[in-house]
Amino acid sequence: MPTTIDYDAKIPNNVGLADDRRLQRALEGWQPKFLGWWGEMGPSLENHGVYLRTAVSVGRDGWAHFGHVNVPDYRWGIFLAEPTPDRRVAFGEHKGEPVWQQVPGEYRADLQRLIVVQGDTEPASVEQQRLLGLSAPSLYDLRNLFQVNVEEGRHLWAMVYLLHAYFGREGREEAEALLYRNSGSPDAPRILGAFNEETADWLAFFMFTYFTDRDGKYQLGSLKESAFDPLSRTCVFMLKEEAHHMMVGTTGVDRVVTRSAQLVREHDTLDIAACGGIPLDIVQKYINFHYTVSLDLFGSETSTNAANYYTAGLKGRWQEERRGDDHRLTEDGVRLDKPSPDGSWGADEVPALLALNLDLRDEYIADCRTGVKRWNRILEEHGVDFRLRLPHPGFNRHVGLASGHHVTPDGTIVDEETWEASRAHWLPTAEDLAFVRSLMQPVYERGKIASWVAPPTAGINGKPFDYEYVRLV
Ligand code: BYC
Repeated sequence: MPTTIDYDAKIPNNVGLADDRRLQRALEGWQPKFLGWWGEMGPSLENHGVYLRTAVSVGRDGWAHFGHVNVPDYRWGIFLAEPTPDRRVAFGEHKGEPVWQQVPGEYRADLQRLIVVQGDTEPASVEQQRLLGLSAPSLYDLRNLFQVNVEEGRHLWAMVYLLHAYFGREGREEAEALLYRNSGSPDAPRILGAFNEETADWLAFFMFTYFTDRDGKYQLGSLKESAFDPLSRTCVFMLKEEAHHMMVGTTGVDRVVTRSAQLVREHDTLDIAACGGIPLDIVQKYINFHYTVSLDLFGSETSTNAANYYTAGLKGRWQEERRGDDHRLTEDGVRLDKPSPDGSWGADEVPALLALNLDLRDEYIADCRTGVKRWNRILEEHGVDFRLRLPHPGFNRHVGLASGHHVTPDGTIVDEETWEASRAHWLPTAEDLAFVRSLMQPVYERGKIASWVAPPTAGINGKPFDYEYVRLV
């Protein structure tokens, strides 16, 4: 299997596509449809080149090659991480057996489903972010938007490759459907809830790349454990790119909080809307929203789907090999907190196998806390008393045990009327959204930045903030 990428090929790849003419032709047939979709649904700002990172090989030095690229000419390719010699299944009933290079018949439907769900999120996020190029706070941010978008496009290619290469006609049909469904479409929406929400402003973009891309990190991390080796190797490479997306989110929220804190200090009031800043209570409402729709992406706390995926070896746990148990989980139990009809929280013991979505979600929540901690440190350093926090995992949920209950951000179960009466304090209102949107005026002069966000502390690939990250038309 080659590890360098053939950029002269129509579809750059390190999967030896030239040796499989049928597959190559099928993917070359899908390529113009992808480009058509990108033209219609991709970023809407014309330019003469964006300073982008492109993978030229999957090895340590090659995957982050920087240069100005005319975005429609970006070379979306198919890259798998290098194989691990003698890799064995790490969990489930096939534990210890060699990993699979082909899809076992009995797991075909489940694997296809997982790949389709993963693949569906990638173009969805590009669609959600389509208009953000019209209102970026700086050229640096605009460049990051393009980078995130081209890589989500590449992640779509990654899943389409698997569908074409391993799932026959049905796989090809699913690959078509990935371009047919659209975020927010009333007739053919994206599969998972969060991917039908709008990302209408840059604070939402930073929250999305912090909270929703982080779900991507954890889902890809558990699919990386898969016994189906091509899926595992695909996810390993995707995770490298994903790290940049989360950096955009983490530092993006850092920069909003920093700017808001500066304005609070400068004007000695939390009411900084009139000074062109985003009030911290609106930042909190955005956290409440984006965090909770992202929690929904983990599915129900108890799930037979997740148990079956694990037992079959299709989807593992986060850092499966570092866990100190038997990696089969047939005997283990875990505690599950759940809302009771009397309005109190109770606890059950449930089989660990059934609670794997909860296990992954707990890892995710612990990771999300690190962001809130750093944002609060920024507030503290600026001498501002306001503190941000993650709401209770039962708050504002539409999937899982707490859906159908009215849970406040501090975890109290209340009746619908009480909850609705406070909704505007907890989640962004139409006025909040309109206000944030009113701040979203593009700033496309080199070295300049919008008033509601602080500049980044470092540029991209060692370049300064005032670098011409995007050459505008
Ligand atoms: N919305 O047993 P359950 C990323 C469905 S993000 C709508 O509770 P399961 C990225 C579920 O499909 C990572 N439907 O859950 C980020 C099932 O339907 P079926 C994406 C939902 O199956 C930013 C039924 O409810 N990757 O990469 O254990 C930018 C019962 O489900 C939702 C993956 O998610 C929802 N929120 O777990 C770009 C990995 N939640 O099958 C990219 C692949 C559940 O009965 N997916 N349902 O019709 C999976 O592992 C699982 O499908 C899920 C759900 C974790 C999503």
